[in-house]
Amino acid sequence: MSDCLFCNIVDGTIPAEIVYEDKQVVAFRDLNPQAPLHVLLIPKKHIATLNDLESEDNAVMGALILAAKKVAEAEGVAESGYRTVINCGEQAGQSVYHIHLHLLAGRQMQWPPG
Ligand code: DGP
Repeated sequence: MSDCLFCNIVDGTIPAEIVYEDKQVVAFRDLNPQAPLHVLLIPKKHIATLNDLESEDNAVMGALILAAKKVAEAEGVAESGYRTVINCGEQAGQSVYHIHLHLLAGRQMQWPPG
């Protein structure tokens, strides 16, 4: 989708610091990091929110989680721990309507989240 910020990162028209890419997934550093490590992982396919997932998206969402594991290992936080978050909709604080998984690490996380 040409008017989607994250689709534009996928196709390279908007620059981002990409840390991982495979056939289905791109991962890049968040512009406004909330932890020493803050990476966003997105499917290359445009899917607006978790509510828009279809059964055919099973594989790409699996790939997204596996990619998070690989990024955590590559960034050296797999053992110390990391948090993954997918915000869905307004009350969850979703601001970009292309599914993205936040991978946050490098500090002690709190629970419950704010
Ligand atoms: P969310 O609030 O869950 O929709 O998260 C959107 C995230 O996207 C937020 O942490 C900031 C990040 N972000 C917004 N615009 C850009 C951008 O142009 N580049 C990058 N790298 N990150 C962005």
